[in-house]
Amino acid sequence: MKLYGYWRSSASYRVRIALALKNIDYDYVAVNLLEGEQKTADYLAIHPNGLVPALVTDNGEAIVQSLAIMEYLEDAFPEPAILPASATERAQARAIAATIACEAQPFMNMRMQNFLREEKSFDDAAMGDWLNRFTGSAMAAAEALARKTAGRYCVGDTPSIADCCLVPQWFGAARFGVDVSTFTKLAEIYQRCIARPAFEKAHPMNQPDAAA
Ligand SMILES: N[C@@H](CCC(=O)N[C@@H](CS)C(=O)NCC(=O)O)C(=O)O
Repeated sequence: MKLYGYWRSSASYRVRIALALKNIDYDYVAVNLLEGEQKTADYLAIHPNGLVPALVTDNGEAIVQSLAIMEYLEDAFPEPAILPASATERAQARAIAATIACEAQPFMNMRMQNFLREEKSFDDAAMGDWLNRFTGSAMAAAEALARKTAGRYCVGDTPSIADCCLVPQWFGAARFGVDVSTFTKLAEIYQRCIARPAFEKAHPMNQPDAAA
């Protein structure tokens, strides 16, 4: 199986964590977003929206969207699980994952930031306001959800897709200056996650295409 990704992409990082938690071997294909490799015809044939990550199975089927990829991995390789056992907890884990992946991260996306800076004259201050308003409020919602559901991790005591989303989001928030100081539950879970080898293996700096 091949994972098309970019070292600093938070959506790619989510999938790398899921693969590492499940001990799945894969080939990593770096797509250099700064060089526009996500917009080549070859890559668009895999991911029509020109985003990373994309997973190509050993049968040659392309799967896109990090949440769908993680759900695929759970279905195809059930153990160890990255969704809790009960229906309620599964929904809670998916809800936190979706809050981060659908409502926090998109505002940080490169094409969004480029558009705002280049075509809407956003300066650093405007971009900071934008990110703190929209990414920050979605992260606040994730914090509120996790306060209800967390044990050692976002939902219960086992890492799930919610944690696969949280850790890259925390990394991205630090990179873009989103104020996370009040998200104490997420901070506690983040620290617990990054102490685990699977999360370390998936870290951007440990990828072959990481900038020196
Ligand atoms: N909803 C998508 C988001 C993917 C996404 O935003 N990818 C970013 C990197 S984190 C990307 O490829 N950006 C390239 C661009 O903006 O052109 C997913 O979860 O897979």
